[in-house]
Amino acid sequence: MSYRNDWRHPEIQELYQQPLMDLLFQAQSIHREHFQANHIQVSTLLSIKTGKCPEDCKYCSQSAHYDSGLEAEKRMAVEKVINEAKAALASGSSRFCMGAAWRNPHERDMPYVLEMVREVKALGLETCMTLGMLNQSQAERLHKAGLDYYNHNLDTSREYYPNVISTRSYDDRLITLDYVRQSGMKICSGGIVGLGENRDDRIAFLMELATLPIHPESVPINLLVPIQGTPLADVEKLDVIEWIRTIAVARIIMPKSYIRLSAGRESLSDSEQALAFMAGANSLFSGEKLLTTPNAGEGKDQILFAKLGLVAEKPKPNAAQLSTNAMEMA
Ligand code: SAM
Ligand code: DTB
Ligand code: SF4
Repeated sequence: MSYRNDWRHPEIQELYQQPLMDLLFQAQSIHREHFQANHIQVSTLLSIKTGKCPEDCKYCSQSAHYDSGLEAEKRMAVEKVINEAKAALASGSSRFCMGAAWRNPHERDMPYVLEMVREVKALGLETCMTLGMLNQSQAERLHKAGLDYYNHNLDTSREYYPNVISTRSYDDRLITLDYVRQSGMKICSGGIVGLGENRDDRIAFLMELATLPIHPESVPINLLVPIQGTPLADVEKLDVIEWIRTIAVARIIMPKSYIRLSAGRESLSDSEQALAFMAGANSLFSGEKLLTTPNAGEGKDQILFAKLGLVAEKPKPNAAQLSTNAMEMA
């Protein structure tokens, strides 16, 4: 299937409701046209500023609007972040993603995040940040400092959004995504399933991503991790097969994007994750922790990769790293 950004709701609905084996076969066939079948991109996530977020996202442990029992932390020192990035590189990650619980970065935070980007990039890792909304100048400065990806999720459909978040609008999200794209950075944008939304919302959400002028290069599909104290703590669990269908449909309509298994992997069995890879997922977060919640640790993932014959993509050395290596060899 060729690259399209004119997807319509009924077409996506038809993809979703196919017999599961047909859907998986189609998704896996498309996957193999664009990617190495058994390669997985591995990222590591680090929270550089935790908790007390002014936004009211009803799923989030870090929102100051709810009492999730999470202990807030001040900005992490750059040196500590760099040590974490080195450990991520040593453990086989190719991308390092730094997240802050902000509505948006303040100007006083910019020197801090820019320095961090430069230093992580110099290690030879791909860099990613998720800091909330950006203005145009912030996006440009992050790009110039060497930020490869910016993560900013649409999370759900435009219609369902106000049930989940009231402190910002869907259009606010799209405006930041536009600044990120214009700056030259790559976009990482996806969402969460299992928020109590219905299939039509999941279709509308995927359609928003697949009808952007250029598809996001990375599409994280988070499965809600219920957090005690948040309004969505007791929402009914989404059926795993519906999560698999969502991944397969994302793969079919955004054939060149990396589809990432993000939050929620901890609650899934090896066979459920294997089905997700069959459906075309080819990226995940490694490590014991996501931002604030537990994740399948590296040990567990190494066993899973060995069982399934999956190979982690190697970090692509950047120009600075290549010249350092060349100097060392001379
Ligand atoms: N504050 C920034 C923002 O919201 O854009 C970045 C960090 S935020 C934690 C990144 C994403 O994590 C959210 O957009 C959401 O998709 C996901 N997320 C947060 N809490 C989650 C949870 N409890 N379960 C699943 N996904 C979650
Ligand atoms: C994304 O879509 N998922 C990651 C990353 N982007 C920043 C975050 C998942 C967070 C899960 C909940 C937590 O650990 O607090
Ligand atoms: Fe803040 Fe991001 Fe959590 Fe929303 S998802 S409360 S913006 S940290």
